[in-house]
Amino acid sequence: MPDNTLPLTELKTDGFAMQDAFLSNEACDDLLRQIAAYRVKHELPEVYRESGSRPLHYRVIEGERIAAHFPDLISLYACVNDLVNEAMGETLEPLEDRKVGLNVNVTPAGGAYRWHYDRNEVTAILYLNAVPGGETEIYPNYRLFMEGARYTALQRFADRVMGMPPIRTVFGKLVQVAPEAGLLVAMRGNRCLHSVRPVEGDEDRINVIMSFDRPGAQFDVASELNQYLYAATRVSVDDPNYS
Ligand SMILES: O=C(O)CCC(=O)C(=O)O
Ligand SMILES: [Fe+2]
Repeated sequence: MPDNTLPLTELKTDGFAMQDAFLSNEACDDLLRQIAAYRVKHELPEVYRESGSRPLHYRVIEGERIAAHFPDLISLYACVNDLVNEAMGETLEPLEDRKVGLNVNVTPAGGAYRWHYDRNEVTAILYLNAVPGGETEIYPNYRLFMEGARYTALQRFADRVMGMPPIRTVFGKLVQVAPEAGLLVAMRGNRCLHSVRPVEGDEDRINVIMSFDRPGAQFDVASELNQYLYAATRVSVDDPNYS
């Protein structure tokens, strides 16, 4: 299905790579129509978590539902997986937790996605439409990453300090990606600090989030984090991904 599959050359070294027109406008429109048809019959859970000036606020179609309703997205996930593996020079796989591995994020006008790191090695984002605002902001390879000590107080402390706006402005190099139909972005999700600026205008911002990790990767924070990211209820936990 992809129209343009160039290698994601800089992904490994720069922590980040982009490819314009990975999908054609027609292919994007076709997926947007499928998503719109799905939404006529299924209410998407709305997730809202306070977090300072940039909260988490979006709707999501999670991976189990995608597997049942969107075969095209499953093929796309496999295709992007091959590109990611070629670029990383190692074998990464869709996450074992299918619900988490593949998502469609639907961010309404005014919605945003707070600053965070992903739990997995590589995350690819495919934008299906252009909207005003809603830029993904990324500090590539910014994290002081403690391999093997990821869920310790020390990592948490480093993330807190490094995440403070004056610190990240001085030490990070901000990349802003404006949503554009068919644009593919891949990043080392657990090393790139990233967020989504508030969506402007009146149209939903719709994109596909594909997550990859080493075979059998387990996440200490999985159940709390899933509750945080997918439950349409207010939860009392702080962001369990520490960022
Ligand atoms: O929608 C985006 O641009 C990024 C979303 C994201 O970071 C995530 O779902 O983890
Ligand atoms: Fe993310």
